[in-house]
Amino acid sequence: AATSPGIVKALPDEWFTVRGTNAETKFASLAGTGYHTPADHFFVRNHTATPVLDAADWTLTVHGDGLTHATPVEFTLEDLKKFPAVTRSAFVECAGNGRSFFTSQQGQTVTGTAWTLGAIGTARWRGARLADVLRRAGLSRDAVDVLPRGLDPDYVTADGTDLGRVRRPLPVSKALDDVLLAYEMNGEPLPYDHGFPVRVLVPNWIGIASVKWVGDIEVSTQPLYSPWNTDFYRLFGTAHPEGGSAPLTRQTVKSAWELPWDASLAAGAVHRLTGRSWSGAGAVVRVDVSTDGGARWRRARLHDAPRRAGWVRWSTDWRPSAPGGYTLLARATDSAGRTQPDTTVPNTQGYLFDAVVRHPVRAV
Ligand code: MTE
Ligand code: MO
Repeated sequence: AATSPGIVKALPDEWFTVRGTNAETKFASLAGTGYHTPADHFFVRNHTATPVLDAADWTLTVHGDGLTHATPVEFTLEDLKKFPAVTRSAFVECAGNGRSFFTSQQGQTVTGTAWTLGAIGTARWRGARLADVLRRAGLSRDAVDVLPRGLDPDYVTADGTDLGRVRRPLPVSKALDDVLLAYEMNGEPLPYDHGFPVRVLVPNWIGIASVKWVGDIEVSTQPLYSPWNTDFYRLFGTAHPEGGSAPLTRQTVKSAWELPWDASLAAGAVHRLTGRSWSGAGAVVRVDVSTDGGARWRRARLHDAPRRAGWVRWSTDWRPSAPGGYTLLARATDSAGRTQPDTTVPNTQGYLFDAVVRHPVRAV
């Protein structure tokens, strides 16, 4: 099995590709695993390293001028569990998922972890509503931003700059909408790598919003900033506003085949090929597939009802008539009318790749 210095759980080679302190799920390993990604297959994205925390010592401190009083409020895990528990099915997907295709398909140079498509997982998250906790803490009407911060070590960049602990502002409007303080994943306590004992879970938004190992939340009447909404997780480059786009929020639409890259398939036999498509802007309602590099398209069979904040599994039957190389394509459309384009407008840090991915296979 592979190992990463930043990750606690086992990373079998059949399930993961390790990229530094990150581990990408191999889509082929999801075939037949069901709708939700098993926690042991779930990708890990760590800026630094997984802290192994003791739930009995853990507290969440809510503080800042966005409370109606000056005293910070502390919650233990037991306190959180006394709030009404909510279960939500939602994906967590890194903003950089698909980044390597900016280079391999579009010939562009971008910075960051060279993910293929496996920096996503879908799970059933259970926890307290952030809205309930903020209101109990004394949320002021004038609050505009909250800033959850992780208990993992400080993030030190390659050039040696200490950016402090991982933290990213979230507008109060989203915080009060559908955000959870999650303490369970797929019916079990969160695994260490996914935020034990408590993580923020922000449905549909880029993964960095879902701060793991949360230890405190600042509530502010003024807009808040951290490197994670100023220097990173915005679109920079010639196609974007000078100084960068607004901080990124919702994920985009994507599709992946549950097949290895360059998979070998028997020529002349019928294969049931499977995959998954998802979007942060609406439920996926349609998936078109091509097995000949885009010359002809047909609809894939969808195996799940369209679901917001989740993915749909799909399949298509294909019989490669002759040996040789083939290119598989899948193009999803969501309920907001967004369809995967042929190319993604580039940005220097390689976020939000949404173009149709050209997946090579071989008939033998
Ligand atoms: N929270 C903390 N405290 N530290 C981190 O490094 N990484 C973020 C987010 N939350 C991170 C974090 C990023 S970039 C992503 S994509 C998701 O967690 C990944 O969640 P996962 O590791 O559970 O898959
Ligand atoms: Mo991420």
